Amino acid sequence: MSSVTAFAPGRVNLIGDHTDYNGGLCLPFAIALGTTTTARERGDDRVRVRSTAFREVWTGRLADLTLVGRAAMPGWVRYVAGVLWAARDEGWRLPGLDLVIDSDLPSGAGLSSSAALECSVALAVGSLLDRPLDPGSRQPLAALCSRAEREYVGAPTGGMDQLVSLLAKPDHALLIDFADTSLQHVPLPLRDAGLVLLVSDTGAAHDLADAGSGYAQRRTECDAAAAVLELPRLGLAWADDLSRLDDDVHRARARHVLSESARVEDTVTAVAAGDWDRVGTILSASHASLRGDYAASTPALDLAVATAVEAGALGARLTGGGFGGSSIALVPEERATAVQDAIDTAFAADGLRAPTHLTVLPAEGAAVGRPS
Ligand code: GAF
Repeated sequence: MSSVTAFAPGRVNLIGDHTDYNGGLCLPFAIALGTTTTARERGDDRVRVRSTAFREVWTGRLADLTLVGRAAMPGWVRYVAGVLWAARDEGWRLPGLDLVIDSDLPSGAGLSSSAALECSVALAVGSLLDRPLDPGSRQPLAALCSRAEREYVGAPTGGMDQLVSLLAKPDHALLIDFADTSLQHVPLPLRDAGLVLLVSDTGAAHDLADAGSGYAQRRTECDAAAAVLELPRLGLAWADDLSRLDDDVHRARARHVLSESARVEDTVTAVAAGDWDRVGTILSASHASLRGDYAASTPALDLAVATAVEAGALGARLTGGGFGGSSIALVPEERATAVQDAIDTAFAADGLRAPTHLTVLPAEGAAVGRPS
Protein backbone atom coordinates (compact mmCIF):
# COMPACT_ATOMS: atom_id res chain seq x y z
CA MET A 1 0.00 0.00 0.00
CA SER A 2 1.21 3.51 -0.72
CA SER A 3 2.76 5.72 1.92
CA VAL A 4 3.32 9.47 2.13
CA THR A 5 5.90 11.44 4.12
CA ALA A 6 5.34 15.08 5.08
CA PHE A 7 7.52 17.55 6.95
CA ALA A 8 6.31 20.52 9.02
CA PRO A 9 8.70 23.00 10.62
CA GLY A 10 8.83 24.59 14.04
CA ARG A 11 8.94 28.37 14.29
CA VAL A 12 10.30 31.31 16.14
CA ASN A 13 8.09 34.31 16.57
CA LEU A 14 10.15 37.39 15.70
CA ILE A 15 7.64 39.57 17.53
CA GLY A 16 3.97 39.68 18.51
CA ASP A 17 3.43 37.31 21.42
CA HIS A 18 0.12 36.67 23.18
CA THR A 19 -1.57 38.66 20.44
CA ASP A 20 -3.03 35.83 18.35
CA TYR A 21 -5.83 34.77 20.72
CA ASN A 22 -6.47 38.47 21.40
CA GLY A 23 -7.09 39.35 17.75
CA GLY A 24 -3.79 41.23 17.27
CA LEU A 25 -0.71 41.06 15.05
CA CYS A 26 2.26 38.69 15.04
CA LEU A 27 5.31 38.08 12.83
CA PRO A 28 6.65 34.51 13.07
CA PHE A 29 8.87 32.58 10.67
CA ALA A 30 9.55 28.88 10.15
CA ILE A 31 12.90 27.35 11.10
CA ALA A 32 14.66 24.45 9.42
CA LEU A 33 13.99 22.01 12.28
CA GLY A 34 10.70 20.19 12.38
CA THR A 35 8.71 16.98 12.41
CA THR A 36 8.30 14.33 9.75
CA THR A 37 5.30 12.00 9.59
CA THR A 38 5.05 8.98 7.33
CA ALA A 39 1.48 7.80 6.84
CA ARG A 40 0.52 4.45 5.37
CA GLU A 41 -2.93 3.06 4.82
CA ARG A 42 -3.72 -0.21 6.62
CA GLY A 43 -6.25 -2.74 5.55
CA ASP A 44 -8.25 -2.58 8.80
CA ASP A 45 -9.84 -0.04 11.17
CA ARG A 46 -6.82 0.42 13.43
CA VAL A 47 -4.48 3.35 13.98
CA ARG A 48 -0.89 2.71 15.02
CA VAL A 49 1.28 5.69 15.95
CA ARG A 50 4.99 5.28 16.53
CA SER A 51 7.32 8.05 17.66
CA THR A 52 11.05 7.59 17.18
CA ALA A 53 11.70 10.43 19.65
CA PHE A 54 9.53 9.04 22.46
CA ARG A 55 10.33 5.40 21.57
CA GLU A 56 6.69 4.67 22.16
CA VAL A 57 3.90 3.06 20.16
CA TRP A 58 0.18 3.66 20.57
CA THR A 59 -2.40 1.45 18.91
CA GLY A 60 -6.16 1.92 18.89
CA ARG A 61 -9.18 1.78 16.64
CA LEU A 62 -10.50 4.64 14.53
CA ALA A 63 -13.56 4.47 16.78
CA ASP A 64 -11.28 5.24 19.81
CA LEU A 65 -10.51 8.69 18.42
CA THR A 66 -13.17 10.37 20.50
CA LEU A 67 -13.03 13.11 23.12
CA VAL A 68 -13.64 10.42 25.73
CA GLY A 69 -10.93 8.13 24.32
CA ARG A 70 -8.17 10.75 24.67
CA ALA A 71 -7.92 10.32 28.46
CA ALA A 72 -6.19 6.95 27.99
CA MET A 73 -3.55 8.29 25.58
CA PRO A 74 0.00 9.46 26.34
CA GLY A 75 0.24 13.27 26.07
CA TRP A 76 2.08 13.37 22.72
CA VAL A 77 -0.39 10.93 21.09
CA ARG A 78 -3.25 13.36 21.81
CA TYR A 79 -1.84 15.84 19.30
CA VAL A 80 -1.87 13.15 16.60
CA ALA A 81 -5.26 11.73 17.60
CA GLY A 82 -6.65 15.27 17.82
CA VAL A 83 -5.81 15.92 14.17
CA LEU A 84 -7.45 12.64 13.10
CA TRP A 85 -10.48 13.43 15.30
CA ALA A 86 -10.86 16.92 13.81
CA ALA A 87 -10.33 15.58 10.27
CA ARG A 88 -13.08 12.96 10.71
CA ASP A 89 -15.34 15.58 12.22
CA GLU A 90 -14.76 17.74 9.13
CA GLY A 91 -15.72 14.90 6.80
CA TRP A 92 -12.40 13.24 5.92
CA ARG A 93 -13.03 9.52 5.31
CA LEU A 94 -10.11 8.05 7.21
CA PRO A 95 -8.91 4.49 6.66
CA GLY A 96 -6.89 2.60 9.28
CA LEU A 97 -3.43 4.17 9.41
CA ASP A 98 0.16 3.48 10.39
CA LEU A 99 1.87 6.74 11.35
CA VAL A 100 5.60 7.00 12.05
CA ILE A 101 6.77 10.27 13.57
CA ASP A 102 10.29 11.59 13.70
CA SER A 103 11.42 15.02 14.89
CA ASP A 104 14.56 17.06 15.43
CA LEU A 105 12.67 19.82 17.28
CA PRO A 106 13.12 19.98 21.05
CA SER A 107 9.71 19.76 22.74
CA GLY A 108 8.70 22.36 25.34
CA ALA A 109 11.35 24.77 24.04
CA GLY A 110 8.81 27.29 22.75
CA LEU A 111 9.65 26.42 19.13
CA SER A 112 6.22 25.04 18.38
CA SER A 113 6.88 21.30 18.42
CA SER A 114 3.14 20.69 18.94
CA ALA A 115 2.11 22.53 15.80
CA ALA A 116 4.89 20.86 13.78
CA LEU A 117 3.57 17.48 14.90
CA GLU A 118 -0.06 18.33 14.11
CA CYS A 119 0.74 19.89 10.74
CA SER A 120 2.98 17.04 9.59
CA VAL A 121 0.25 14.51 10.47
CA ALA A 122 -2.45 16.57 8.73
CA LEU A 123 -0.33 17.03 5.62
CA ALA A 124 0.76 13.38 5.37
CA VAL A 125 -2.75 12.01 5.92
CA GLY A 126 -4.32 14.70 3.70
CA SER A 127 -1.92 13.82 0.92
CA LEU A 128 -2.60 10.09 1.33
CA LEU A 129 -6.31 10.85 0.87
CA ASP A 130 -5.68 13.19 -2.10
CA ARG A 131 -7.11 16.15 -0.23
CA PRO A 132 -6.35 19.59 -1.75
CA LEU A 133 -3.13 20.87 -0.16
CA ASP A 134 -2.26 23.84 -2.39
CA PRO A 135 -1.46 27.16 -0.66
CA GLY A 136 -5.14 28.18 -0.82
CA SER A 137 -6.14 25.07 1.14
CA ARG A 138 -3.50 25.48 3.82
CA GLN A 139 -5.35 28.05 5.92
CA PRO A 140 -8.31 25.71 6.58
CA LEU A 141 -5.80 22.94 7.30
CA ALA A 142 -4.09 25.16 9.88
CA ALA A 143 -7.50 25.86 11.42
CA LEU A 144 -8.14 22.11 11.63
CA CYS A 145 -4.81 21.55 13.43
CA SER A 146 -5.42 24.49 15.75
CA ARG A 147 -8.86 23.12 16.57
CA ALA A 148 -7.27 19.73 17.41
CA GLU A 149 -4.94 21.47 19.85
CA ARG A 150 -7.67 23.52 21.50
CA GLU A 151 -10.60 21.13 21.55
CA TYR A 152 -8.94 17.71 21.75
CA VAL A 153 -5.65 18.36 23.57
CA GLY A 154 -7.16 21.18 25.62
CA ALA A 155 -4.37 23.76 25.13
CA PRO A 156 -6.09 27.15 24.76
CA THR A 157 -3.65 28.39 22.09
CA GLY A 158 -4.29 30.96 19.40
CA GLY A 159 -3.42 29.58 15.95
CA MET A 160 -0.21 31.43 15.03
CA ASP A 161 2.01 28.35 15.11
CA GLN A 162 -0.05 26.20 12.75
CA LEU A 163 -0.43 29.01 10.19
CA VAL A 164 3.29 29.71 9.99
CA SER A 165 4.24 26.04 9.94
CA LEU A 166 1.96 25.40 6.95
CA LEU A 167 2.41 28.68 5.06
CA ALA A 168 5.95 29.99 5.67
CA LYS A 169 8.29 30.98 2.84
CA PRO A 170 12.14 31.01 3.02
CA ASP A 171 13.64 34.41 3.84
CA HIS A 172 10.22 35.75 4.79
CA ALA A 173 8.27 36.20 7.99
CA LEU A 174 4.49 35.78 8.00
CA LEU A 175 2.58 38.85 9.14
CA ILE A 176 -0.71 37.58 10.57
CA ASP A 177 -3.53 39.90 11.56
CA PHE A 178 -5.79 37.91 13.86
CA ALA A 179 -8.49 40.57 13.66
CA ASP A 180 -9.48 38.94 10.34
CA THR A 181 -6.80 36.20 9.98
CA SER A 182 -5.30 37.94 6.95
CA LEU A 183 -1.76 36.94 6.00
CA GLN A 184 1.12 38.67 4.29
CA HIS A 185 4.60 37.31 3.54
CA VAL A 186 7.11 39.98 4.56
CA PRO A 187 10.72 39.76 3.26
CA LEU A 188 13.11 39.22 6.17
CA PRO A 189 16.59 39.32 4.61
CA LEU A 190 18.56 38.49 7.77
CA ARG A 191 21.20 36.61 5.81
CA ASP A 192 21.81 39.54 3.40
CA ALA A 193 22.11 41.86 6.40
CA GLY A 194 24.77 39.61 7.94
CA LEU A 195 22.47 38.79 10.86
CA VAL A 196 21.23 35.61 12.50
CA LEU A 197 18.72 34.95 15.21
CA LEU A 198 20.31 33.15 18.13
CA VAL A 199 17.81 30.91 19.92
CA SER A 200 18.69 29.97 23.51
CA ASP A 201 16.55 27.26 25.06
CA THR A 202 16.57 27.78 28.82
CA GLY A 203 15.63 24.13 29.34
CA ALA A 204 12.57 24.98 31.43
CA ALA A 205 9.80 23.29 29.48
CA HIS A 206 6.44 25.05 29.34
CA ASP A 207 3.20 23.08 29.08
CA LEU A 208 0.47 25.01 27.33
CA ALA A 209 -2.03 22.16 27.78
CA ASP A 210 -1.99 22.45 31.57
CA ALA A 211 -5.20 24.18 32.67
CA GLY A 212 -3.32 25.80 35.59
CA SER A 213 -0.49 27.12 33.38
CA GLY A 214 0.46 30.78 33.22
CA TYR A 215 -0.56 30.70 29.56
CA ALA A 216 -4.12 29.61 30.39
CA GLN A 217 -4.31 32.19 33.19
CA ARG A 218 -3.26 35.02 30.86
CA ARG A 219 -5.87 33.98 28.38
CA THR A 220 -8.54 34.05 31.07
CA GLU A 221 -7.38 37.48 32.25
CA CYS A 222 -7.49 38.87 28.72
CA ASP A 223 -10.97 37.48 28.12
CA ALA A 224 -12.11 39.04 31.40
CA ALA A 225 -10.64 42.42 30.43
CA ALA A 226 -12.30 42.23 27.00
CA ALA A 227 -15.63 41.44 28.69
CA VAL A 228 -15.31 44.57 30.86
CA LEU A 229 -14.82 46.58 27.67
CA GLU A 230 -17.70 44.69 26.01
CA LEU A 231 -15.41 43.57 23.19
CA PRO A 232 -15.15 40.08 21.69
CA ARG A 233 -11.33 40.24 21.97
CA LEU A 234 -8.95 42.48 23.83
CA GLY A 235 -6.87 43.30 20.74
CA LEU A 236 -9.85 45.22 19.34
CA ALA A 237 -9.58 47.82 22.15
CA TRP A 238 -8.20 51.33 21.60
CA ALA A 239 -5.51 52.90 23.78
CA ASP A 240 -8.20 55.19 25.32
CA ASP A 241 -10.02 52.10 26.59
CA LEU A 242 -7.21 51.29 29.03
CA SER A 243 -8.47 53.90 31.49
CA ARG A 244 -11.81 52.10 31.60
CA LEU A 245 -10.15 49.04 33.13
CA ASP A 246 -10.17 49.52 36.91
CA ASP A 247 -8.35 46.28 37.64
CA ASP A 248 -4.55 46.81 37.54
CA VAL A 249 -3.90 43.31 36.18
CA HIS A 250 -6.45 43.72 33.39
CA ARG A 251 -4.98 47.11 32.48
CA ALA A 252 -1.42 45.74 32.37
CA ARG A 253 -2.41 42.77 30.19
CA ALA A 254 -4.30 45.05 27.81
CA ARG A 255 -1.36 47.47 27.65
CA HIS A 256 0.87 44.59 26.54
CA VAL A 257 -1.58 43.33 23.92
CA LEU A 258 -2.08 46.78 22.35
CA SER A 259 1.56 47.84 22.52
CA GLU A 260 2.77 44.47 21.17
CA SER A 261 0.62 44.77 18.03
CA ALA A 262 1.96 48.31 17.54
CA ARG A 263 5.50 46.92 17.88
CA VAL A 264 4.77 44.35 15.17
CA GLU A 265 3.78 47.18 12.81
CA ASP A 266 6.91 49.14 13.76
CA THR A 267 9.06 46.07 13.15
CA VAL A 268 7.62 45.60 9.66
CA THR A 269 8.42 49.26 8.90
CA ALA A 270 11.95 49.01 10.30
CA VAL A 271 12.68 45.77 8.40
CA ALA A 272 11.49 47.34 5.14
CA ALA A 273 13.83 50.29 5.79
CA GLY A 274 16.73 47.95 6.62
CA ASP A 275 16.97 49.63 10.03
CA TRP A 276 18.14 46.59 12.01
CA ASP A 277 19.23 48.63 15.05
CA ARG A 278 15.64 49.79 15.34
CA VAL A 279 14.38 46.21 14.96
CA GLY A 280 16.65 45.20 17.84
CA THR A 281 15.36 48.04 20.03
CA ILE A 282 11.76 46.99 19.35
CA LEU A 283 12.52 43.34 20.19
CA SER A 284 13.96 44.39 23.55
CA ALA A 285 10.93 46.60 24.21
CA SER A 286 8.72 43.58 23.53
CA HIS A 287 10.60 41.60 26.15
CA ALA A 288 10.20 44.38 28.70
CA SER A 289 6.45 44.36 28.07
CA LEU A 290 6.20 40.55 28.29
CA ARG A 291 8.20 40.60 31.50
CA GLY A 292 6.40 43.53 33.12
CA ASP A 293 2.86 44.01 31.85
CA TYR A 294 2.29 40.39 30.85
CA ALA A 295 4.37 38.66 33.57
CA ALA A 296 5.21 35.84 31.13
CA SER A 297 8.98 35.74 31.57
CA THR A 298 11.25 33.82 33.93
CA PRO A 299 14.55 34.78 35.60
CA ALA A 300 16.41 32.50 33.16
CA LEU A 301 14.78 34.16 30.13
CA ASP A 302 15.50 37.62 31.56
CA LEU A 303 19.13 36.64 32.09
CA ALA A 304 19.49 35.29 28.54
CA VAL A 305 17.95 38.46 27.09
CA ALA A 306 19.97 40.94 29.20
CA THR A 307 23.23 39.06 28.64
CA ALA A 308 22.68 38.82 24.88
CA VAL A 309 22.20 42.58 24.61
CA GLU A 310 25.25 43.32 26.80
CA ALA A 311 27.33 40.97 24.62
CA GLY A 312 26.45 42.71 21.36
CA ALA A 313 22.98 41.59 20.24
CA LEU A 314 20.94 44.34 18.59
CA GLY A 315 17.98 43.26 20.71
CA ALA A 316 16.50 40.19 22.36
CA ARG A 317 13.25 38.84 23.76
CA LEU A 318 11.52 35.67 24.84
CA THR A 319 9.74 33.98 21.96
CA GLY A 320 6.40 32.15 22.01
CA GLY A 321 4.31 31.55 25.08
CA GLY A 322 7.02 32.22 27.68
CA PHE A 323 6.92 30.81 31.24
CA GLY A 324 10.04 28.86 30.17
CA GLY A 325 11.15 27.94 26.67
CA SER A 326 13.52 30.01 24.55
CA SER A 327 14.82 33.51 24.06
CA ILE A 328 15.85 34.95 20.70
CA ALA A 329 18.59 37.50 20.06
CA LEU A 330 19.19 39.43 16.84
CA VAL A 331 22.94 39.15 16.35
CA PRO A 332 25.54 40.07 13.72
CA GLU A 333 26.65 36.68 12.41
CA GLU A 334 30.25 37.16 13.57
CA ARG A 335 29.09 37.91 17.14
CA ALA A 336 26.87 34.83 17.49
CA THR A 337 29.48 32.65 19.22
CA ALA A 338 30.53 35.44 21.60
CA VAL A 339 26.90 36.12 22.57
CA GLN A 340 26.26 32.42 23.07
CA ASP A 341 29.39 32.09 25.27
CA ALA A 342 28.37 35.12 27.32
CA ILE A 343 24.95 33.57 27.99
CA ASP A 344 26.58 30.28 29.02
CA THR A 345 28.92 32.11 31.39
CA ALA A 346 26.08 34.10 32.95
CA PHE A 347 23.98 30.95 33.43
CA ALA A 348 26.90 29.11 35.04
CA ALA A 349 27.54 32.06 37.37
CA ASP A 350 23.89 31.92 38.49
CA GLY A 351 24.00 28.14 38.94
CA LEU A 352 21.56 27.58 36.07
CA ARG A 353 21.69 24.62 33.70
CA ALA A 354 23.54 25.47 30.46
CA PRO A 355 21.07 26.50 27.76
CA THR A 356 20.98 24.89 24.32
CA HIS A 357 21.63 27.29 21.45
CA LEU A 358 20.95 27.30 17.76
CA THR A 359 21.09 29.97 15.09
CA VAL A 360 18.16 30.18 12.72
CA LEU A 361 17.08 31.93 9.53
CA PRO A 362 13.59 32.03 7.96
CA ALA A 363 12.98 28.65 6.32
CA GLU A 364 10.44 26.90 4.10
CA GLY A 365 6.99 25.92 5.38
CA ALA A 366 5.55 22.41 5.49
CA ALA A 367 5.81 20.18 2.44
CA VAL A 368 4.95 16.71 1.29
CA GLY A 369 8.18 14.73 0.96
CA ARG A 370 11.21 14.37 3.13
CA PRO A 371 13.34 17.51 3.72
CA SER A 372 16.75 17.37 2.02
C1 GAF B 1 2.12 29.62 21.95
C2 GAF B 1 0.73 29.44 21.36
F1 GAF B 1 0.61 28.20 20.83
C3 GAF B 1 0.45 30.49 20.29
O1 GAF B 1 -0.87 30.35 19.83
C4 GAF B 1 0.73 31.89 20.82
O2 GAF B 1 -0.32 32.33 21.66
C5 GAF B 1 2.07 31.98 21.51
O3 GAF B 1 2.25 30.94 22.48
C6 GAF B 1 2.27 33.30 22.20
O4 GAF B 1 2.33 34.31 21.25
O5 GAF B 1 3.09 29.38 20.98
